[in-house]
Parts: sequence; C-alpha cells; structure tokens
Amino acid sequence: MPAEPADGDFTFVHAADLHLDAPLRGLTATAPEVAAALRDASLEAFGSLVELTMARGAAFLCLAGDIYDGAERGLRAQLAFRDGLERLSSAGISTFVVHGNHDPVEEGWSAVSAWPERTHFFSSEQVEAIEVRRGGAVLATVQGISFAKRETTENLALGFAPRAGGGLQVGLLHCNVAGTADGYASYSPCTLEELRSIGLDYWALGHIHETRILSGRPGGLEPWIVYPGSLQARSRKASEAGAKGAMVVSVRGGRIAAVEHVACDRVRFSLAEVDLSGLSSLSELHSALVEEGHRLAEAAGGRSLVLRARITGRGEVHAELARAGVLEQLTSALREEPVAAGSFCWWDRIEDRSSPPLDLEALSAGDDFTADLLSVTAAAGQSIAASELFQKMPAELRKSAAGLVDELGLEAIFERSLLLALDRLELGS
Ligand SMILES: [Mn+2]
Repeated sequence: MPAEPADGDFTFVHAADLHLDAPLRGLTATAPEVAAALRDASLEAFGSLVELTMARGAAFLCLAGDIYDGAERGLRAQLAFRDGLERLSSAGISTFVVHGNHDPVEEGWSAVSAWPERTHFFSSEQVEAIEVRRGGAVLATVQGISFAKRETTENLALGFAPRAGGGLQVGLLHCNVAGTADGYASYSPCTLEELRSIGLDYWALGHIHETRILSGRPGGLEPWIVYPGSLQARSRKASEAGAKGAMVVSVRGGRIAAVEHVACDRVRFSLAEVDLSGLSSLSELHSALVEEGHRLAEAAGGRSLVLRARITGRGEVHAELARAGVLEQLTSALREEPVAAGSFCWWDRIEDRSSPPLDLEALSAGDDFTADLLSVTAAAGQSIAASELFQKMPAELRKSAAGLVDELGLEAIFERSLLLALDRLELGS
C-alpha cells in the first residue's frame, strides 16, 4: 500500500480571468469555422484546467475573479462552469471562487440554483476564511472576498487576517497591485508592500492578464504574490499573446516548493516576425512567413494559432510589399496554407515595418554627417586589424567578439555595424 502523503505535502492550482464564452475581440475578419473555434476556446480552456487540476491530484482550485466576461454572463458559460466544478467536486477537489470587476456579485445573475458541494463562492461583504482538510488534517486556509460591483475602488486586501486558520495561508483576491501594469483599471488597488506585510504564504491574484510572479522564489521566506494571467487569450492585445494557463503550486513540508505555469489555452495568439533583408521576392517572403508559422505552431504544441505578422528589415522586397493590395493578397495566400489536421492557423493581418535598401553611393556623395560616417568607416574597415579592435574592448567582451569575428569575418561585422548606425540615423525610410 502506498504511504499516505504527509499533511504538509499537497498541490493546488490557481487560475484567474477565465472570461468564459467571451467573444474574441479585435480581429479584422475570420472564416466562420475560425470564429466558432475562437468562441469555444475559453470553455475548452476551462475544460483543460479541470483536467489539469485532477491530473495533478490537486487538493483544491483557486479562481481569482472574472470567471465571466460581463454582467450578462450567459447560460452557456454558467452551465460549462457548473459542469467543470461538478467534475472536481465528485473527485473530492474543492474550488474557491471570488468575483472580479467583470463579474461582480451585485451585477450578475445566476442560471444555476445549486452549485456542486465542494464549491465555495466568497461573499462581497467581508473577507471569509475556509479551511481545506484532507482526512482529519488541515492543509490550508483560504481567505477571499468578491467584488460587489464593478467599480470597486477600496483596498480589499486590508481585510485579510495574518492567520485565519491552520496550514498554508492563501489569499484569493482580484486586485490591481500598484505599478504592475499600465492599461488595467485600478480596481481594488493595493501595493506590493501591503500584500507582503499581511503575512500570508501565497496571494492568488487575478486581474492582470499576463503571467506575473511579483514576489516569491523556491526556498525563500517572502510570500508568493502571483498573477497567473488569463486562461485563454481573448484579443490580439500584446497582453494576450503567448501561452495562457494556470499556476500549479507544489507544497512540501508545509512550504511552497514550486510554482509552475502550465498552458491550458486552445488557441494561441502569436507574433510572426520576419526580416526581409536578404530576400529577393515576394514568394521568398511568403515562404519565410509560412516557415515562421510552422515554427510557432510547433512551439505552441500543435495548438491552433492566430498570427499577426510583422515584416522588418531593409531590402528590395519592401517596394513590392508597398504596392497597392499586396499586403491583403499576401494575407489571403497565407490563410490558404495547409496546416496540421484538427488545428488552424489564422493570419489576422500583416504589419509592414520594413524599409527600402540604402543607396550607399548616393549617401557617400553628400557633404553631411552621414557621408563623413561612411568615409570614416570605409577607411577604418580597410586598415584596422582584429587584434587592434580587441585591445580597445572590455575583457569580458573579447571572447564572444573573437567568436563572432571567426564566424562572420571582420568585413561583414563592419557592414552590419554601419547599417545599424544608419538605421539609428533613420535614413531612407
Ligand atoms: Mn480579467
């Protein structure tokens, strides 16, 4: 018979900002099947969160607000939420929920009259504390409070007690920690210092859609203060790009041993950046984009992607790209590229940040700073030896510089440096 885990050894999962069944925002156009898949993505991501929580044998799940996207909530979202919580409850796993600014207690409605047994919704009236038990032992105490209304401007963190029960001390809160991110409404504002000084072991926060570990390190004494980020990307904003998911928190001997971000997303938003310098035709650029799309799909573990392309660099293809209608045609061609069965790769749009090639001859003929720079560089490039260059370099750079010279040759390095300098002078764009 396997030994029972010690009371101080358990795992819990922390997610936030589920925005269940929210429409995806800001895409220029989508094929009908892509639109449908995007709509389902938040519900499927919740399904994979439930799977993750069970697969890791978690003792409990913390959800830190914005379960729903708006006061209208939506029947489909509520039913999917209830079904997931039911699966967890049947498996003996408790779920703790606070509401945030997108789903405040007083502005919502509930289509569900009876929630699964092991589900606890924290009230918006005062901070409550619930002990989580396994057998007779207390593993953790979870404190939490919900938003009553959207514009919650008081500091809800101040109502948390240093120690409200046994075991690991967890605080569950939707809030805006000062200085964490621009562009987020300052609801339930607090400071990092305030959270640190309350004395809990782990702050399970919600509100900021990027993954942020504001405090905490394995083996450290300071409390963990964590935003898991959104569970599934919901727009093409920069904060929604990359892997989205939940934090798996491992507790050993009553202390937090590891906090790991695990992807739960179904559709991932990524940026495909391609440099056109060195490419000689639109078809080469097209191939480079397709290749970058494949690379990103692989990095996303075969998930479906929504891609924004950004073309950078200097080169001849810039002129081709600038012709009327070409960006649109290139986007359409990319959308027709085959992808792995069961997934899609939706090219949302292409951003052209490329520039024309420089006419170095014409620039040298001038009588300005640029012409001087070009003639000085040309002279230096002919006369200077690598050894001379290294002498003027800080010792710690010499080794990597020597490697670079071996690899590229001094001439190519001069050429690249010159182009970089000219780019900084913003010529020819
Ligand atoms: Mn949110």
